[in-house]
Amino acid sequence: MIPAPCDLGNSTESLKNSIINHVRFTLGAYVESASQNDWWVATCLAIRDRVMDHATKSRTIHRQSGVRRVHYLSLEYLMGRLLENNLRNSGLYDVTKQALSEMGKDLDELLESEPDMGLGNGGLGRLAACFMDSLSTVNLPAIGYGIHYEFGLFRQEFINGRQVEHPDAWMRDGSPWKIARPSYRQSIQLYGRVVQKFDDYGRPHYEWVETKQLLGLPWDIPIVGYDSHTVNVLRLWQAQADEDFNFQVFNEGSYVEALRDKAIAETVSKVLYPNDSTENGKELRLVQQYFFVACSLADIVRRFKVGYTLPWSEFPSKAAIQLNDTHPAVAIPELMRILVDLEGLEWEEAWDICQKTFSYTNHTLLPEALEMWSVSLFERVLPRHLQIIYEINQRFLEQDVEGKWPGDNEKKRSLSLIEERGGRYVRMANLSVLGSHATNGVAALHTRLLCERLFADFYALYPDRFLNLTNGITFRRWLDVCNPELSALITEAIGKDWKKDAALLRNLDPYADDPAFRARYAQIKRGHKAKLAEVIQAECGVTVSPDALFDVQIKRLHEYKRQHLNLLNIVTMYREILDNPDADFHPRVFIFGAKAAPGYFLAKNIIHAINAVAAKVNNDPRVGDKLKVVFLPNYRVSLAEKIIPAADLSEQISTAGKEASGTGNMKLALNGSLTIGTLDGANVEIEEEVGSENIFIFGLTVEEVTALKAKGYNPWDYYWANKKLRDTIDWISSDYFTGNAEEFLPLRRSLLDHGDPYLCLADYQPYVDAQAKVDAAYKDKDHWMKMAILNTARVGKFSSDRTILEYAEKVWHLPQVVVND
Ligand code: HBZ
Repeated sequence: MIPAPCDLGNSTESLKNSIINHVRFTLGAYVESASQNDWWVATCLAIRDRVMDHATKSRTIHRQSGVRRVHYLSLEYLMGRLLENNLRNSGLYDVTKQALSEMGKDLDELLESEPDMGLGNGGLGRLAACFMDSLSTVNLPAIGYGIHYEFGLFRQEFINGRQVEHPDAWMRDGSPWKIARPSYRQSIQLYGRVVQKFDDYGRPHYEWVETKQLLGLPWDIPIVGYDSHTVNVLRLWQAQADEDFNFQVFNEGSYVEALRDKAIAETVSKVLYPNDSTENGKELRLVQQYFFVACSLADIVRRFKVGYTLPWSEFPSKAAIQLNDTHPAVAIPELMRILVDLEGLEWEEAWDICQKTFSYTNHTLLPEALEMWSVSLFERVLPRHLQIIYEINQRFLEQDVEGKWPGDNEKKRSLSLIEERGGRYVRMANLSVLGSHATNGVAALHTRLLCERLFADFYALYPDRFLNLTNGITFRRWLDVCNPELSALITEAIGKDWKKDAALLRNLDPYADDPAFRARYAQIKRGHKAKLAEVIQAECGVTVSPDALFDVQIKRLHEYKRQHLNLLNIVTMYREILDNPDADFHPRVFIFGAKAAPGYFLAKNIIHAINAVAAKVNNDPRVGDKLKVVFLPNYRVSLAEKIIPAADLSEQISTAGKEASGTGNMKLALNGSLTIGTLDGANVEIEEEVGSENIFIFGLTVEEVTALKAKGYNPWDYYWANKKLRDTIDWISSDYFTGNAEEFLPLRRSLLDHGDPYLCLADYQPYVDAQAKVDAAYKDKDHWMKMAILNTARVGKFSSDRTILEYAEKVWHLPQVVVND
């Protein structure tokens, strides 16, 4: 019997001991004089100690049971803060709070001191984080793979209303959550050239030679599920120079030169690219993609070989690999290279293994977001992979495409993995569909459009490979952690099982008619609004009343998401207040949170315009408390957790057909914020769930957008036909807001001269009308609360546990494996 290494009990005393031990022995500090950061680190480590055994145990059970595991490949994980989530999921929140309080420390203050782990841009990265939580919670054997970026998404500041970016050194002081795994370090190749060789029978094979080497050091972050002993890991690769990287130069005495090369190698995992919807085609980005894919595949293959002596044909029965968008799609030719070049399999067998192993999630229909790599760049960085892609393509076009559409060159052109017009490019989306057995969209409407439009020809060829898996969010972070008061109220009413089975939230439905419940629900909402008002005061210096309607638009800044449509309505309201000071109008606070890609000029112009309007409105004595506009800087997960529980109205106003799903819409509805939205993405399904009487839908549908564009859309028609709209646009582009009439010309031009690509003008009047309905509805506070409660009660479908179980059943064919204590 091996004695327990230390007391890892869950009593207050045990926790106190653990925390103090870490303060003293891990951090070498005196309890009396330890810093706030010391206490935070010691608390994280005490919790980590309690989950590590389960991580080891989960790994062992998964290996011993020989089940299939899913490997989630994502270039982004937007994890946010980990301590509170881990405390709530593991059931240690109360006891830790008590232990700290007995030592004179306030848990809430410690929680606030944790930097966000912001290794993602937006919805795609946050989805990956929610999925990791659900995978552990529902006991699925899984590993997340990604990059250990030294700098996450930039920190945003406003200077004179304009966005300024700063580096985000989230782990300058290290992170107590990550554990280095040097024994699983990998070495990968890049650049070089390919030589053809022949074996004794005269058969050709290919060798990739004269390459540069790069090392990948894995860091593991344990993922604690809710009320489950499964602890999966998120494995993030850090790039390092090979030991003898440029040994030659070193030996020649050019020590500094050698170190410069080392620094260049390490830039590979330095920084997350901040673009969320356009591809920049940069070499470093391709190197990042290949680096993390090659390390991850090598790790998966290592595990396959250690665990079993199975034939390669069994590989897919042990490993499912999910591609989170096309960013890791180079995994397809990489697995082919491993199987054909290194393991000596025949092409057909290797290809069959690939298709059985991979599946692909598409997150966008926007043409500018579809990844394409110039053939010449690809060839320089990954010469062997380009050859493999050519071979895949040739067989595909000659067999499948020719078989279905004999002699049809137009079909070949549209399906080819290589774009030939306007330069030669590798189409990563086509590669992803072809190399996978399943391709999914992230909401019903999005999937329908994938099948009808983006991948119509692929869908005609392989209809069974396409399916919809509507996104979800983890209700632990997005209710239990960010709104513990509401979580407790729900549990008091219907029991706690909803945390594991979100469909049970429907049992709240009858409470919407219970006056006492409504009153408590309203009180909780008001409490969050009062807290958010303090944040707004501190961050923006603007005083807002918690009795106003909090109208929230929080998401990346993009024209298709139409923050500028929101702005048009705000400016219209502002004019109306000035023109008609006695109008009965419920006070409103418009709250924005959004980062713009640093190179996205128009998005930055929109941020500036919102800030400029805010500055005028907030300081106009004629407006008083009726209207406030605030743009909270540096929108991130931890800020979202403060805004979402406080929101009354959720702006989901993208042009129909452009937002694949949206997940903020789900978080806000769950927290009792009513949606004002278009029939886009998952809004469609939210309406189905909550009922059309509990949501404000407006605007053109996908079909209407298509018809209008086909007819020839001219924004000037709307401009001339609608005086209110004309006055609004003219006012924004006057010198009224900044003293300089040129300032927002780019915005004006986009709306008028450049054809208003996202149809703001067409949707303007329906949006303004819907906002008037919102105003009228909010005046009946009691009925509003009823609608809010029904939103909470009816969005159980959007739990990421449901999404993940669907992936497990329909795509990965994974069993649930319970890990006992
Ligand atoms: O993925 C988003 C979609 O816009 C949103 O509708 C959906 O709900 C969400 C989850 O499925 N897409 C992104 O967030 N995309 C990116 O962040 C991105 C990042 C790097 C890129 C391209 C896109 O190179």
